[in-house]
Amino acid sequence: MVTEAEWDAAQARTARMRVLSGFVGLVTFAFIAVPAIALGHWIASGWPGYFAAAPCEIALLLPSMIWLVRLNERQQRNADDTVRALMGELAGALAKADRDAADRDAQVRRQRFESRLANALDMAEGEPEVIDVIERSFASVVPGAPTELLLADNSHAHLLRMASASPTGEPPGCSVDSPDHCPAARRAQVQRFDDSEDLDACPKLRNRSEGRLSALCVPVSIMGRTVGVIHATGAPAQSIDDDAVQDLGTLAKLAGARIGLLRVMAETQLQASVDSLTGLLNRRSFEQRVSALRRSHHVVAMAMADLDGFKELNDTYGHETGDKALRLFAQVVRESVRALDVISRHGGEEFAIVFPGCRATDARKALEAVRTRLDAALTVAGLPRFTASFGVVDAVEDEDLSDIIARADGALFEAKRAGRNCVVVHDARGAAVAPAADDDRARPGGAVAERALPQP
Ligand code: GH3
Ligand code: MG
Ligand code: MG
Repeated sequence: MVTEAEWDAAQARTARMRVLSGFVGLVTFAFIAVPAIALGHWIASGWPGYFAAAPCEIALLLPSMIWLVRLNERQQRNADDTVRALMGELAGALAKADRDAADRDAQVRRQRFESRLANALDMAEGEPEVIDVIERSFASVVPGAPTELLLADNSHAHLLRMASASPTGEPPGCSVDSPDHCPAARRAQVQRFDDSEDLDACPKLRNRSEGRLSALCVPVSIMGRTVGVIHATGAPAQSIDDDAVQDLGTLAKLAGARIGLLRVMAETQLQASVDSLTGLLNRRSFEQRVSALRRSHHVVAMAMADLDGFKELNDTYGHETGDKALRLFAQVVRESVRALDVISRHGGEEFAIVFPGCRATDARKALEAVRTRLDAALTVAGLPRFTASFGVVDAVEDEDLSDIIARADGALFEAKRAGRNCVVVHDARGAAVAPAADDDRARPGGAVAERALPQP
């Protein structure tokens, strides 16, 4: 490498050489002039002697002239070499500067993409929105390549196509059916296949309708577990450039982290809103749901349920059997009412059920079904027999939820007083409403409950 000091030294040497050449030439000329003139006068006398001195001077000067010319030539060559080396280094430095600038540009572009992607994902409040961000990112990261996102379902056994983008409208259509059968997902590593016909190409690339192709597969991890893959294809040997590969890696990483966070948040919310023993809503989330329901439904029936003699069941068979009984009761209620009805464990062995768009007299039928099914379910489950009592009322518009619950509790208390294992409906004044004449279980000889019901 030529330094600036060496270049300065070379220039100084050339300048010195110029001065030295002139000086040496002059001194040599003067020094040689005397013997040349003497030689000329030895050859011829008078004026002709001076003419004869000229060739003598030239002959005597020639060796020193040749030496000086050679010296200058060598110096010039050295200077030229230095300039050439400098030019080479300059060209190299310029090329490196260009490369560095291109690298910096690419890095700035990647960082900008990453920050915009992070921003978009941060605004996505549910998994469908995250999937939408991923799909839109495909079009900007690999606009010319058919690309798809395959994600495992809850069982982790099946991969489903969740997003796709393609210039032709046709997704790559990878046939892999589970994360365990995808080399990229199994190895948790980006896989590039230059040609589907290569010996070590992924078998899933062969026999595609588009023929030979190249492919890129980027694994997607959620909470440390590889659950999917981003799959892009192109023409054989025309693999996706490194920048796009990095962008797809960033997309997989950030989107996986966001989906993981959303799942954790959903799980936490669910845990906070449900009772851990029965999986039913807890009292707080039940109240929120009912308030929302009452805004959209004017007619709402509210039921309170309480298991009969449950303390005795616990004392006789143990707390664990009691827990199983509570779970079974919750399951029977869930299976006996509509999906839109809201059930909660209100505490201990008490439950609250809200029937939107339903009168208390209709809710009674559903609760009678609960009683019947409970009996059958206990037999199947091999649990000790127990029953439940119910109190039902119609919610009055604008009435406080606590007041409605208090009225339903009043009906429930009456059901307990009437001998338990029955459904009591109260009207707005707190008076019992008799079962409809067509309800067979309400007739004498029907269910225990109705026999015990006070007659209007
Ligand atoms: P009644 O017919 O009058 O309702 O009588 P009861 O025995 O059901 O009522 P009581 O209020 O005297 O007893 C309720 C019992 O429910 C007491 C308690 O041990 C039991 N219990 C409350 N929560 C749980 C629970 O989470 N698991 C179990 N196994 N038992 C519970
Ligand atoms: Mg109780
Ligand atoms: Mg009880």
